Amino acid sequence: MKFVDLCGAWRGECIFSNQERLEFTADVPGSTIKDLINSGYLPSDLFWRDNADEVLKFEGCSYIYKKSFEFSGECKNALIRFERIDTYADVFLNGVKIYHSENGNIRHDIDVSGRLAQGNNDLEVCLYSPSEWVKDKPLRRGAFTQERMNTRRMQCTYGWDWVARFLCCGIGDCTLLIPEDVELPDVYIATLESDSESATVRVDITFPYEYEGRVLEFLIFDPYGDVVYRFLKYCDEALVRLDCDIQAPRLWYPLGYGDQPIYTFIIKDGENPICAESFGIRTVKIMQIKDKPGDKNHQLCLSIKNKEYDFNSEFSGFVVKINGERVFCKGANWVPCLPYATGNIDERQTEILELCAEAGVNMLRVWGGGAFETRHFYDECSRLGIMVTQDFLMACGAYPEEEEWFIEELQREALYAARLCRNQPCLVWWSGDNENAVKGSDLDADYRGRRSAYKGIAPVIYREDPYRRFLPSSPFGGNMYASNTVGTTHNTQYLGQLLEYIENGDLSEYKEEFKKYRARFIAEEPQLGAVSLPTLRRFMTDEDIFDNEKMWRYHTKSNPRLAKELFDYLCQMTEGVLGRFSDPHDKLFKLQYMQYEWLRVVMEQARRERELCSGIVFWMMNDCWPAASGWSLIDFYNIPKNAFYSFKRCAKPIIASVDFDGGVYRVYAINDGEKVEITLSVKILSADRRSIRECGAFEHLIPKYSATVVFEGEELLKDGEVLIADVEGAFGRDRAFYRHGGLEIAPVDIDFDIDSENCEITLSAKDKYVHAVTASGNAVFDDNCFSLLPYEARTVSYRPSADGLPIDISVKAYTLV
Ligand code: BMA
Repeated sequence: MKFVDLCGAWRGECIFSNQERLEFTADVPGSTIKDLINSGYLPSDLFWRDNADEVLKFEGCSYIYKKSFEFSGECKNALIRFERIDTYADVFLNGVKIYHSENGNIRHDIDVSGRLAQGNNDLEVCLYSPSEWVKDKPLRRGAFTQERMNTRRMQCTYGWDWVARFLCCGIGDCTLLIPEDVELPDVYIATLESDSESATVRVDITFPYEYEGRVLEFLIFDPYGDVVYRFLKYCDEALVRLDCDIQAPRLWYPLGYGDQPIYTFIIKDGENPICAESFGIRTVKIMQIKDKPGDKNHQLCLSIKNKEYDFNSEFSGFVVKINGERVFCKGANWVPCLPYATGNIDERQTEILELCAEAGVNMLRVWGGGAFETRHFYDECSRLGIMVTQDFLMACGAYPEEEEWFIEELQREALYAARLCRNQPCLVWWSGDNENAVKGSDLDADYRGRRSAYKGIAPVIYREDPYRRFLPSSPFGGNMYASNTVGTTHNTQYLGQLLEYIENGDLSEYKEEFKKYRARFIAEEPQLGAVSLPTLRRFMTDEDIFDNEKMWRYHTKSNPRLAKELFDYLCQMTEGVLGRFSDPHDKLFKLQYMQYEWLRVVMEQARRERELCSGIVFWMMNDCWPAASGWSLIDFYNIPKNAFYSFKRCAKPIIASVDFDGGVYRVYAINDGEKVEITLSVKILSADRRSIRECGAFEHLIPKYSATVVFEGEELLKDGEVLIADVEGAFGRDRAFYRHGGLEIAPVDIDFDIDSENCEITLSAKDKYVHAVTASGNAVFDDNCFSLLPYEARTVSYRPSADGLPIDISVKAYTLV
């Protein structure tokens, strides 16, 4: 195979509708936004305050991108490969039109056999404005914007309830490929079965070109580079199937359940390797077993059925088993890590994914309003043990699925996506879309998204990736798909009900309120909160931060259908739960801490009820632009928000949790690992927050994969007192607490000492209990936002953020009122 790299400098031209033209040097792979920034036509600090509005001026523009290259030799089977063309484009080679594209979600291979000139060749790509191209098409029903459903490109670039609008055009990596003989087979690798003794791995190899029959060598290398399978076979068929038995396989497990060994499959033609593909050995099972009437889960489901969306009379769990082991899925939704498709994002992805792994994320759902991510992304998830569920690229809308062109584009996308990720051990299931089918059910002849899923995508996935589950939509299962007692659930779907509670309910009852949103598998769990002060200062002034809310709102965004903005609801909830804002600094602290507490309550609840619920995946992991007070756990600059630390705490294999129900306090030890010995000490913090009363220490053996009540009591707390539960063992420690009613907090004095040489910070409580001490700065802390008993001290380590900005640490501490 010969490659000619066509990336790098191209000549670009931007053409306005009045024919005014701007010329610039373009950088491929990239986007028109990146090129307009580099050439000074868009502000270099595009995310500063409301600079992003400048992008709107270029929405109607089209572009011409040109590149000349030299070629000599044979060009049989040659192709020009664009990893992305965003989106409406004509491609010309030496003045002749060779291709037209209308899909920004896939790779484009353009056959140029016999079309290349010896010597100089001119390649030209004309890119047309995505909004102009569809302007005569009828607007479609959907959230946020209505033109986007007519266009196969990243849906969140049209603006969403967490990002501004960033419409543009662009070209991804571009290469000229000249195959030589037996080349480029497509390989599909799937584990048929595995146990500790052996595994059977099926490999289907499809050769795209005809070739003369010959003996090929097929090899599998284990993670140490040793050959564990070798087979020689005469091949002249287009499809070759191998069932490879591997002795004593090292199985791939999600993070927290085992290792992530990666094997390599290689085909050799003599000494010449013609293909290499990495894979993992593991089985995935999704178990949806019906609850027996009268069982605990059945009874519970009868009481938690959502009144608006759940019409099920039979209920079932949604349990993920990897290699036969039940896995409790803990994670968040992944959105594109930049607001528009552009150049190489490998490093940025790795940085965020490593943070995810550090927090104990074992599942990411790649959300349908975003993208099929790069190969690098899925490789990294496989390496880190992060299971992936991949949506097809539609979200919250009525797509033109009655039109044939649309179904054909979806089929192309399904083929592309299947070939991109089907060998990744991280990928556990596909979903047809995001939330198009919330009101659908398996009994319906027609619902929004049904045709896309079953006429477009499913037939391709059943053929290309037959060993992986395809769910028609997310959420999925039951009547309706949005229901919470069958299949997966998006609690974001019930946001209206939650906001109604924020508006009219008693916010001191928030812990009880969240009990309404229990479900069998939560594929989207909402929560919101502010980023840190150093992060805010990267995109707004201090006046914006402290004296007015305009930029907060601009950088938080909302759903125009809501009565108020998301920012208003967050403020209202925060004041209702944590107490009135006394000044802008207090407000900032509380808007950050609210997200910690919100996530804590719902995640502890899901883990306590692991028999009912098998996973919780938050909305959302990352941000694609600097959101001020949005849904993410990690901010745009890859600085963890408070909620990240809450997740990290709640995702630990062993945690404590306290629940109060029917007059009984129950202290749980929750274990996602092997059986473990723990010591639990139960304490009561006085109402003046200065003294601790011990209730006892208890030793327990906590069974594997369990949520075990280790202490129970009634009438433990007098007015204002707080229950504190510490679990300790060889695994480390965890602390949980229970306070009746709201969680009013107020600043408290604390001592702290920063040892910058060793990157450690020691935080020491004085004579008063500290409920939350937070260190903020351009840094990632080992732990953050934790509590300290009177006179208790803790040392945590930190590391500077990867961008090398001054660390700038500040510390704030709050006690419970
Ligand atoms: C879910 C998501 C997104 C949205 C989020 C918050 O429905 O799928 O579309 O951003 O809720 O409203």
